[in-house]
Amino acid sequence: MGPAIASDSPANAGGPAALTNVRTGLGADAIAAALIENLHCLQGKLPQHATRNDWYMALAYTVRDRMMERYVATVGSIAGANTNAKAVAYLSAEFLTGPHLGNGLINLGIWQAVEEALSRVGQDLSGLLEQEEEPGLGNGGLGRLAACYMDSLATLNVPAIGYGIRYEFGIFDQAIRDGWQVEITDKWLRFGNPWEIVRSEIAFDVKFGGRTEPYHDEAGRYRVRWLPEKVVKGIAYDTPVPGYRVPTTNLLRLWKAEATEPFDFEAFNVGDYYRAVDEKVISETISKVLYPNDEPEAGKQLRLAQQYFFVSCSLQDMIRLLLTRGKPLNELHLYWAAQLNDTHPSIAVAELLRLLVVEHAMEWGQAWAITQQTCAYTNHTLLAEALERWPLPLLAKLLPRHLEIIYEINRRFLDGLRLRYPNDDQLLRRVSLIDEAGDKYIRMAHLASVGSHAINGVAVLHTELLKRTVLRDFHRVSPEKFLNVTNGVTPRRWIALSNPNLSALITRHIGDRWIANLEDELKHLEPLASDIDFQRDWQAVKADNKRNLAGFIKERTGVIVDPHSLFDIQVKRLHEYKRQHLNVLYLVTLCNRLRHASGGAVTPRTVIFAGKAAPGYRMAKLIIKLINSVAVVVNQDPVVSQVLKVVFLPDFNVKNGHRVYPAADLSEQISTAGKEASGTGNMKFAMNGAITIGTLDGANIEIRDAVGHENFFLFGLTAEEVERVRAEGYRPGSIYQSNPELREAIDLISSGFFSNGDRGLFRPLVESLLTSDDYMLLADYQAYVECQQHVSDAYSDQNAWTRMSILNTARVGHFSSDRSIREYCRDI
Ligand code: F58
Repeated sequence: MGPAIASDSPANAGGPAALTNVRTGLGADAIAAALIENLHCLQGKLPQHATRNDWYMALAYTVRDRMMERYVATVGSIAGANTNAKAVAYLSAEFLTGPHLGNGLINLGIWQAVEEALSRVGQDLSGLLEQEEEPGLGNGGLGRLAACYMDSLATLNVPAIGYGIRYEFGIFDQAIRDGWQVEITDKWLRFGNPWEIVRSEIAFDVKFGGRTEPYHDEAGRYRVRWLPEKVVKGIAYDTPVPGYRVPTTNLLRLWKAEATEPFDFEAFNVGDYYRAVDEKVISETISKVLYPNDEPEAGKQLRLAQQYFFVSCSLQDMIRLLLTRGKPLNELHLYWAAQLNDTHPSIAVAELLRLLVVEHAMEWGQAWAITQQTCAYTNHTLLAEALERWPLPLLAKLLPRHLEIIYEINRRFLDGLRLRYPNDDQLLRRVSLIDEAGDKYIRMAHLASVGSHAINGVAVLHTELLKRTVLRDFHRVSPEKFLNVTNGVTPRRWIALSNPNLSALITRHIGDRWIANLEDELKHLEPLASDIDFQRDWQAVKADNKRNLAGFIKERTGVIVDPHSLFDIQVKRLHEYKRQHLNVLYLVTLCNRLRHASGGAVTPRTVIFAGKAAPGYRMAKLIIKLINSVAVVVNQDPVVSQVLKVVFLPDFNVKNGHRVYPAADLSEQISTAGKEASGTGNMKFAMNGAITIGTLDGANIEIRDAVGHENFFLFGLTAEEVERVRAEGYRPGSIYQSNPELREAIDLISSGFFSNGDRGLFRPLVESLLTSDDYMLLADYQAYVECQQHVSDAYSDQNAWTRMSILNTARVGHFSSDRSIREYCRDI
C-alpha cells in the first residue's frame, strides 16, 4: 500500500505522448515497458532470470529517467546564459539522504502507476523499496538536515546544488553482539548506485602541502605562488533531487577523489610495480570513508584534507558555472549563496579568497567583500568540545597558502576592531582567528563568522545561547549578522512516505495540499481532534504502525512486544548529553517498584532505544551495553515483563526511521537543557502524532509552544537553572544520598544485577554520575520519574491521549523544512 495521496497526478503529466514514451511516460503502460526494457538493456536479464536487485535496478533507472527532463532544465537555469536566478550552494560534509526510490515516486507523483506496472510484471513494490541500500553519508541530525533542506529547496523551486563528498564507505552499520555495539563497514556501493551520474569531464585539481614562494609578476606586482607537494583530482557524481510535483529537479554533486596520474610509469619501468600505484591509493583515500564521530576529530590530517578537497572542488565548480553563464566574477555573490553547514566547510572562506585573488587576480578588498556576501554560516553546536579548531602546524603543513591568507584576514579584521575598541586587547585575543593560549590553533567558527554576512543558530534558544556564549564577542562586534532559523524536516519523507496510513487519513479529511504546505493546511485537523470517529481512525492507524514495528523488532532482535502497550521511544545518536541513561534509570526504578509490588496499576510500556555510538566513545558504548543488559533482565523476568519490555533496535538509520517514528506514542527528548542545539527527531515524532516528554531544550521549547503546553510532558531544569546550579556547586552525591528510589536504582546497577554479578562492568558510568554528573541526570531524575507517571496516567485515558496526539500533528506544520528554507531565502 502506497502513500495514499488523493491526487497522484504529477506536475507535468504531459499529453498522450508523455504517457506512452518508454523513457518519460508516467502511466503504468509506459512504466511497465520501461521496466522490461531497462532490465534487458541495463541489467542484461530476462524477467525469468532477474534477481530482486535486477528488478530494483531496472525500476530505479526507470524512475531516474523520469527525472531527467526537469533536471536538465534546472541545471540549465544554474549554468545557462540569459538566466538571472540566484542559486544556492549548500556546502556540507554530510548528506544523509536515505533511500531515493520511494521519495522519487512520491515527488514525481507516480507511486500508483509504478505499483500497477510492477504488478503486471509480477513484482511488488515493497520488496523493491526494501532492496535499496541507503547512502549513509552522514552521522546524524546535521547530515539529515542537509537532505531535508535539499528536498525543500527543490520543492520551493529554488535552484540549488548540494556539494559534498562521495564517501565510498558511509557511516558504519551497527550490530549488537552480547549487548555491545560492533561496527561493520558500510559497503553501500557494492551493487552499484543507479541514482548517480558520473561527470568525468567535471573534474578539478586540488593542491595539498608543499610550500609557498614570493615572486614579482610581469607587471612588477608582488605575488605568491604555491608549490604543492601533491595534486588530487575531484570528479563530480550527480544525483538528481526532484521537488515535490514542481518543475525543479536540483542536484547533489558529490566529489570523488582520484589520482591525477593513476600510474607512475617511472616506478613501473624500474620494476617497482607496487609503488607504481601507490599514488592512486593515497589520493583516493580522501573520499574513502566518513568520519563516524559526533565530535570533530582533533587534529586528523585526513579530515582536514577531506574538508578542503570538497570545498575547493565546489568553489571551482561554482566559479566555472558563473563564467559559463556569462557573468563576471565580481558578480559571484549575486548568483551564488554559499551556505556553510557548520564549520566543516569553513575553509571555503580562505579558499574563495585565494581563488579570487591568486587564481583570478582580483584585488583583495573586492575579493573579501564578495566572499563575505557569498558565504553564510549555520552553527549546530554549543558544546565546547565540538567546536572545530585545527592545530596551526597541521594547517601550515597541508595548506600553507591558506594559512598565510588566514593570517592576512585576521590582521585586517583585528586592525579594524582595534580602531573601534582601542584598549581592549582581551577582546582582540578572544575573537582572533588564532588561539594562542597554549599550542596554537585556527578557530574555524571564527573564520566562518568573519567570512560570512549571516550567522544563524538552529532553534530560538540555541541562537540566544550562541549570542551569549560561544559567539558572544562576535555578536558584540557584528550583531547585525545574527539570526535564528529553527530547523525543520520534510513532510514528504517523514509523513507521506513513511506513514502512508496517516497520510491517507489526513488526506481523506483535509485534502492533500498539506504535503507541500504543512503550515497552512495541517491545522485544519484541529477541529477533528475531539471527533470520536476521527479519533478511532487515528487510533487504528497508530495501532497498525505499532504492529508493523513490533514485527520488525521481532525480526531484528527476537523480542516479542505487545502493540497495545505504550510505545515509548528514544532514537538518536548515543551521547551523554542526550541522556539515554536517564531513561534507563527510570526503567530500573520501574523494575524495582514492580519487584517490590509497590505502586498501583501500571501502564504497560515498550521502551525502544536505537542509535549509534561513535566507535571511540567508551561511555556511549557502555550505555548501549547497559540498555541491552537491562533489557535482557527485564524481558526475562516473569513479573516485570508482563508490563515492561525494553528493546535496543540495532542499526538506526533513515530506513529504520521510516518504521520507528510513525509507531511512537511517546517521544523522548530529554537532553540536558542548553545542550541540544535543536533536535529534528523531536519534529518527526510530533508530526506523526507522538507526544513528547522533554526538557526545555533546543526546538522542544518551540514545539511545546506550538502544540500547547497541555499536550507536552515537560520536566527538568531550564538552561539557566543548569548554569546556576553548576555555578553554585553541584553535588550529585548528595542527591543520590537523599533520594531512596534513585539510590536503589543506582545500587542495583552497581550490584551486578544486570551484569551477571559483575560489579565492575558499569562502574565507570556509575562513578561518573556520582562524582561529576556533567549532564545533571541526578538533578532531573525525580522530575523525570514523576513526569513519566503523568504519562502513564494520561495514556490510560485513550480518548484524551488521542486528542493530544491529533493536536500534536495538527499544530507542528511550522516544523516543515519548507518553512525553514523560506526563512533562509528571505533573511539570508
Ligand atoms: C546536530 N549536530 C545537533 N552534528 O546536535 C542537533 O541538535 C541539530 O538538530 C542538528 O545538528 C541539525 O541542526 C550534528 O548532528 C554532527 O553530526 C557533526 C558531524 C561531524 C563531526 C561533528 C558533529
